[in-house]
Amino acid sequence: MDYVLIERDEEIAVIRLNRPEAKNALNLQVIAELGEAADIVARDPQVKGVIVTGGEGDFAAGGDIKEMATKYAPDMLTAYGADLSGFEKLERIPKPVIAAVSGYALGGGCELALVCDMIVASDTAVFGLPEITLGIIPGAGGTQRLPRLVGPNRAKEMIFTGSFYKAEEALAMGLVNKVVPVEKLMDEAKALLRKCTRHGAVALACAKASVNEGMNTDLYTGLAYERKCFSLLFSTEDQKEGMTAFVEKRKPQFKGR
Ligand code: DAK
Repeated sequence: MDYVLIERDEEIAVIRLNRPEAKNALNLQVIAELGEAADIVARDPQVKGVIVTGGEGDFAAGGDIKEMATKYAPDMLTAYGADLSGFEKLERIPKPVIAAVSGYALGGGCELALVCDMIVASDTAVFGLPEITLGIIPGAGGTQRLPRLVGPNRAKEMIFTGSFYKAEEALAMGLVNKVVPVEKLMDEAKALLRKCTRHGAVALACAKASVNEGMNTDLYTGLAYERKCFSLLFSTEDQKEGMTAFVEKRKPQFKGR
């Protein structure tokens, strides 16, 4: 892959955007490579959690405007429509995924952060959906995932005005989980991820699927899905180990099965 690197730190895989000359703008190739990276880390049993980042520079300044400028509706409905699956593949990784964001997370960059389960931002991070200033609207989930996360009124303010928001403002509106000094970004993201990955992998996968399914359906369909996941977990060794460890007053040793 040219623009996306996969690094490993023990059980954590770091998917790193690497197109700094264009502020990590997401052209079709980058989006496809993100999908490839998602497939790789999803299938690797050694990987328990994932971080998506642009490092300490910029996260991503959006879809590649230079690539899109001359396109017409049929192009967007075909090539671009197909490649949105790169984002969806990331969202469906059955493991906790954290976006570690510094610098600009604009347009498609902000939408990329939104497909992750949590967002840790550095104090240099700037979020925004400036598509309206280009005569378009967010097209990679911004009008759908953002209102589900922060509520429709805050989402509409962001989308209608095209304004930029500093990390602390993003924290106040519930877009990000925490703000940390830029030099601590990766350490803090990894620390939060490890608080998750120390638990059983099957329970984590079920928890993620249950929350995500529930966000996309009505309450009672979501509750039924949750009940199935909850019951299914009683067929795992991890459930027996977790409850036995509690009774025996010791720490559980989860095996992810
Ligand atoms: N696309 C292409 N190149 C970009 C870019 C972008 N989004 N953002 C920055 N660059 C390039 C600049 O053109 C410049 O390249 P050179 O001129 O040096 O060749 C280089 O990165 C450095 O940028 P600047 O010189 O502009 O740096 P500044 O610090 O002055 O400003 C900035 C940084 C981030 C504020 C500014 O570059 C900016 O406003 N960028 C555009 C932000 C934006 O409008 N983003 C939304 C784009 S629309 C979809 C997939 C994706 C999308 C939709 C659908 N499907 C798969 C269906 C996404 C759409 C969008 O995000």
